[in-house]
Amino acid sequence: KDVIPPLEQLMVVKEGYLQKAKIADGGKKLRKNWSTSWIVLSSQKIEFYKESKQQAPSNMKTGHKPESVDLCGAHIEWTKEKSSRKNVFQITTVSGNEFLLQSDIDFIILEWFHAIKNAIDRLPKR
Ligand code: I3P
Repeated sequence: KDVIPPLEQLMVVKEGYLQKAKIADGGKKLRKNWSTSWIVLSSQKIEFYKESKQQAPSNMKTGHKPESVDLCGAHIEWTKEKSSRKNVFQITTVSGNEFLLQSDIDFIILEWFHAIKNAIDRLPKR
């Protein structure tokens, strides 16, 4: 149900830099390692790039592919327990991947939280 038209699937909803730490992969805990990531949100997924998309050609040359996160059935929540940093929220995917996203700038992290939550809420829960 609620099939999203193919063109809309490709459209970028929001993009920009955030601090990112992947803390679990397939339910297995990972050592936390914060880094700056270029985040591209579309209707069904988030892509994490090491550099901005403008540098995509050089990324391709060096074989750097973005990490793609399926938002279908994902959860998003603010967390104060998982980091000593302020303004941290967590995304948990159906496949058991866990990401922390953070910005020191309040309005930036708020905009991201609401954009991602809105995308998740529009998708079928599975
Ligand atoms: C971690 C690093 C992280 C920190 C984390 C440390 O150390 O300092 O920045 O998370 O805290 O373990 P290391 O680089 O040696 O792995 P926060 O910045 O989010 O607090 P944690 O163990 O309490 O998660």
